[in-house]
Amino acid sequence: MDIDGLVERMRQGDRRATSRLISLAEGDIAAARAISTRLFKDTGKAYIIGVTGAPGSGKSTLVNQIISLLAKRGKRVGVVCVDPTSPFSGGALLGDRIRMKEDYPPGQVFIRSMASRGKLGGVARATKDTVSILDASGVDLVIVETVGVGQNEIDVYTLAYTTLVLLAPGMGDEIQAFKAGIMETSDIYVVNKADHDGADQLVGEIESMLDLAETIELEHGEDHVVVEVRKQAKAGWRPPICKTNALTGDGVEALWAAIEAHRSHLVNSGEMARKNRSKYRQEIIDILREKFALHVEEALDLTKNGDLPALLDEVAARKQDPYTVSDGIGKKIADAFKS
Ligand SMILES: Nc1nc2c(ncn2[C@@H]2O[C@H](COP(=O)(O)OP(=O)(O)OP(=O)(O)O)[C@@H](O)[C@H]2O)c(=O)[nH]1
Ligand SMILES: [Mg+2]
Repeated sequence: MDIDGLVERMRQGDRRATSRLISLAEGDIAAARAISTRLFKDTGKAYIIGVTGAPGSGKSTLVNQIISLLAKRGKRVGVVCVDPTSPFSGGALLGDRIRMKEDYPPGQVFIRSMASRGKLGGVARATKDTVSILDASGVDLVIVETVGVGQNEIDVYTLAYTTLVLLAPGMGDEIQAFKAGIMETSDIYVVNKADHDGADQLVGEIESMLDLAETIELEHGEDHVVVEVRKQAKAGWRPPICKTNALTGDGVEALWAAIEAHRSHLVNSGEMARKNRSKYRQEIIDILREKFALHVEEALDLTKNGDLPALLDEVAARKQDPYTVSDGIGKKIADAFKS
């Protein structure tokens, strides 16, 4: 089936066509490019929400609750579950925890886990393409679940309009560990497992962390670059803290109200436009990274270009120096990049 045919079928609501397009884009940047150029005009309609936080904090369970809330309101929802790093459980397994709990009408909920392991980079790029395909398929919202935040391979913050950071009581020094990454990236804090002891204490800790961040901003003023970035990103928005019990759904309606409030803030403050620009900037960088990485691999691939061993001999014999050899390989990469 050609891409045009699949796109046509997806537009008519064929879920298998959507799945197939995602698999094609995931597997191969050339297919991703072909799909993306056809679909780009149809994107930009879905609201994208990132859900991130430590393993086991309850992300998938909460996402399930959000799905059922939205489905009740007649929204169409796409979910992408990414697990780029876990060497033990694997993305597909984790993704399985997001399930369709109820029978939603056909086409209302679409859940996809990223088969990310064992690939040469490209997870970030593939995730963005998957989100775009779902967006083009006509969903109202796309939720992206991923472990960790900030220093991650998948920086969901650059992808989502609203990023939720989940914390759960009793997870030790989690706040400390997260601190570096989350201040800039979290739009809403979710203290999940509110049924556990220590939930209110955790809320208190996050509040003081936010107070501290504001104090630092005052002290450093405009000079501090990091603070400057944070100020721009957060202008007029102090991340609220929502308590949820993802098992029962308690607090999920209030969380949804907070997400809508953040969305209004983004639109009214002009932040939305800025976010979009930085999103596309990051997307272009990801594409370039993957393209360059592939070309470097190809140029170095001994089975394809058998000249490296010979070049190494020449270097060993002092006929060529490593810089000159690198220049030659670099030229090849540049030529391949043009095509
Ligand atoms: N008591 C309680 N348990 C919860 C709550 N939310 C989730 N859990 C449980 O916590 C465990 C982990 O939940 P998941 O939703 O799989 O967590 P996750 O963050 O998606 O985990 P990973 O995808 O592995 O990072 C499961 O056993 C859930 O049933 C909650 O609000 N209260
Ligand atoms: Mg999960």
